[in-house]
Amino acid sequence: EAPGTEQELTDGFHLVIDALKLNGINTIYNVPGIPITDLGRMAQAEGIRVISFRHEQNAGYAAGIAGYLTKKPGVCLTVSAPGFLNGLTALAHATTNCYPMILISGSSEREIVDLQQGDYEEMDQLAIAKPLCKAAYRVLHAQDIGIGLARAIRAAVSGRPGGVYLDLPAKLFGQVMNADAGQKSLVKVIDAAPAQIPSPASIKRALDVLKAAKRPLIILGKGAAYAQADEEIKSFVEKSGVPFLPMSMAKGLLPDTHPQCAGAARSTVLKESDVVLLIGARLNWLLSHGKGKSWGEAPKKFIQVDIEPREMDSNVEIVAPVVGDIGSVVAAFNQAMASGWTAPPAEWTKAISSKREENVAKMAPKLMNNKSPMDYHGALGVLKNVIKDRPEAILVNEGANTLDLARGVIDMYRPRKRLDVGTWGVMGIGMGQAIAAALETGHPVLAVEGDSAFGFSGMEVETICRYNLPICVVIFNNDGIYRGTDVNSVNADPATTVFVKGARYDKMMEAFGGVGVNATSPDELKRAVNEAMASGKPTLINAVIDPAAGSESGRIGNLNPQSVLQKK
Ligand code: OXT
Ligand code: ADP
Ligand code: MG
Repeated sequence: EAPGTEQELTDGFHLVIDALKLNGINTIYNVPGIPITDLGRMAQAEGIRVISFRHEQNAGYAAGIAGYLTKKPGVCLTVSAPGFLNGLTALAHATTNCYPMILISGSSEREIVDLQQGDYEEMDQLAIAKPLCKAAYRVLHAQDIGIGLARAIRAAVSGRPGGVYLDLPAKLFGQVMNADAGQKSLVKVIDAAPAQIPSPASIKRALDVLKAAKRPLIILGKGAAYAQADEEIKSFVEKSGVPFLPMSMAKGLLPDTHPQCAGAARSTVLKESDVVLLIGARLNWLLSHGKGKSWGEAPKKFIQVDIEPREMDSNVEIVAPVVGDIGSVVAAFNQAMASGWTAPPAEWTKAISSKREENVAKMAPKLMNNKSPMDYHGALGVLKNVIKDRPEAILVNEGANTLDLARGVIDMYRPRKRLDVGTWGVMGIGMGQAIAAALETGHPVLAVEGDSAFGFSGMEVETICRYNLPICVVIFNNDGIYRGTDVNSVNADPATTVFVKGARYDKMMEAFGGVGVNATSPDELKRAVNEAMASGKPTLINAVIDPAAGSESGRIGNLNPQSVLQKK
């Protein structure tokens, strides 16, 4: 060929990167290795932020929560078989929690895998991923990369969001094609999560039921937070005058200190309400399936707003299902209510306020104790004020007692600021979620972690230090799971729920150049956290908690099966 006429070429590596960039995906959470090391390097060279973790599960939890925070799919990139499996837990978690995420894993030679001839990291990844996510695709030809990624993006964010698996065999990356043709093969996804407008009849039916209520309640779930319809939701709740109960990650959609917030009167509102409007919350175990003791004796009517039609009637009858995206639904509610709305009976709202004030007053003195070693309330009283002073900060929270008590004590003031274990109650989301929250939002992060919970992702403190992220990890160190006091009376092994006593997690942080502090009293804790939040330096505070202070499984001890043979 004459000079200047040789074809410009592209390859699989570059097409994947170009397809991601074309669709506005600018961060990848990954662990490098065969066959995706170069993909990560090249993506970084092309301006994508590639964040390397120490374990794929944490990279996956980061990607999932990035999806929740941004409404764009968070991308996790792993190697084949073991790396893929490590990421898969997070993909399943994202699907369960309705977070948009794409797990991209490199895979081995199809011809060898399918004949089970023992390839390097051989595994039929596509088949394994399928039942655990919303959709799973494989791309075999470079010219299909654009379409493959477009399908993955659409599947992740449209309708009920969830996790998508994208299988990219090693051979694909090296495939070469004409650069022009390659560019043309890419797809920019238009309107990836189209509005889903509710039917006018469903809006009217729902408002008629709500209007007729004597003791109405609105339950806001993390779907409502995800929708980013914050202003519409706030005006709807305020216009309605109906008390609202935020699910854990919906806290802050309206401030927990809002006069209509019924968070501190949870049992009362569940039991006593006659009409319940669910917005982006499922009637799963966290709401006792909408029936039984916690919902009281009186008959109840449920209205449900959800993008997923099959969610309706999943546990109890829904008398007014409203299928649509929350932004569109709540806007329609607001429009219909503009012509007039009567607030619920004052008898009901006053009863809730007084229950709430009673509970808040009961808790207040516990939050002010300065005991050493600390109990949960003494330590949480300090952290409550840290968030009150910095409402823009993001709170990540996991553990059992550490989770359940922090949820109740720490008020949230802004939407999507509380990130926790979600629908499955997973330990291990902590460091991954903290890292993604810091990177995606630019806000400081306070991660409040049980000592057991932290252990599931603790090695990522190196990642936090490496990227110099404004994350303050506070470990509630009570020497174990639930408590640090169990004893094994049979042999020299420690009891199954206890860890090394008096462990100093703060030293782990120092090992990587971060700030480590050992705090033995609320005063010391306060000083250390305020300093960390002000400096933005990676910090880990080992908060010494009385090993006897916690209770079995925190607030959900009732879920433990009991042996009739062995009394505790
Ligand atoms: O109305 P009433 O009177 O009832 O009062 C309620 C509210 O009105 C009131 N309240 C307030 N009062 C005053 N002021 C304020 N501001 C206020 N706000 C509320 O307080 C009460 C309680 O309110 P709440 O919390 O809203 O209501 P309740 O009844 O608790 O709600 C029920 C639920 C179910 C909605 C709620 O409890 C909930 O969301 N729970 C989530 C629980 C969860 O997911 N737990 C995590 C799993 S536990 C277990 O599985 C663990 N493991 C096993 C394991 C896991 N999970 N994962 C993996 C991968 N492997 C293994 C392990 C290993 S936990 C765990 C480690 C634990 O050890 P750690 O060291 O980490 O932690 P520590 O326990 O600290 O040692
Ligand atoms: P929580 O744990 O806070 O109660 P869940 O995860 O159980 O919340 O429920 C979230 C619900 O929100 C899911 O049923 C999901 O389909 C729904 N959802 C998510 N995004 C939207 C949206 N944009 N519009 C409507 N519903 C949504
Ligand atoms: Mg503990």
